[in-house]
Amino acid sequence: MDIDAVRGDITAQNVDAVVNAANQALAGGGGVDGAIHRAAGHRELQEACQKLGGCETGDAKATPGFGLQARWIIHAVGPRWRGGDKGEADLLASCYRRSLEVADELGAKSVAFPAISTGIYGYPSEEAARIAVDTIMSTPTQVEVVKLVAFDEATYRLYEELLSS
Ligand code: AR6
Repeated sequence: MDIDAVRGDITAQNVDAVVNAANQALAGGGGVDGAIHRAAGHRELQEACQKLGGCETGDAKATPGFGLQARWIIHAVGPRWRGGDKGEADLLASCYRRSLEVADELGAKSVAFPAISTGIYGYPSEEAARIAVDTIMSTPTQVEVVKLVAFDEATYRLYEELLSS
């Protein structure tokens, strides 16, 4: 599997599936969730999400990509950072693992991930990046290309460092 760090907007990625940093209600929101809903088409995506009946933290569920180039959106719910001793690391790892499992069920060969939980949910970027890379590398999957999409330069550098070491 190829894992690449990319700096940019996840909604512009030409991949089979983009992962969304969603909330348990799958109700849309700010950050990358807001950007994905706008780019996919808010009304259609909202309707598709409502049919899924929510999603537990650490889990992931798919909808079509609608207006995105990507064929699917995999909605993963990351943990809110609450100091680090509330199981956050396991829950964040579970998001990456479950997203790859869902990608395999869909037959997606290329998947783009945002830095789940590191925005509104407050997860420290460095620890989150390490969990992202470690979990993707250690999860058995048919996915051939993973893009780790960093919205900011600091996150991009973290990914580059982890991927080159
Ligand atoms: N493309 C790629 N990355 C982005 C984009 C984008 N267009 N926009 C933001 N990021 P966040 P969370 C980065 O807050 O912390 C929502 O309201 C951002 O810089 O989107 O998991 C949901 O509905 C950060 O590094 O997600 C939930 O309620 C990363 O994406 C809640 O926020 C994640 O930031 C989830 O919070």
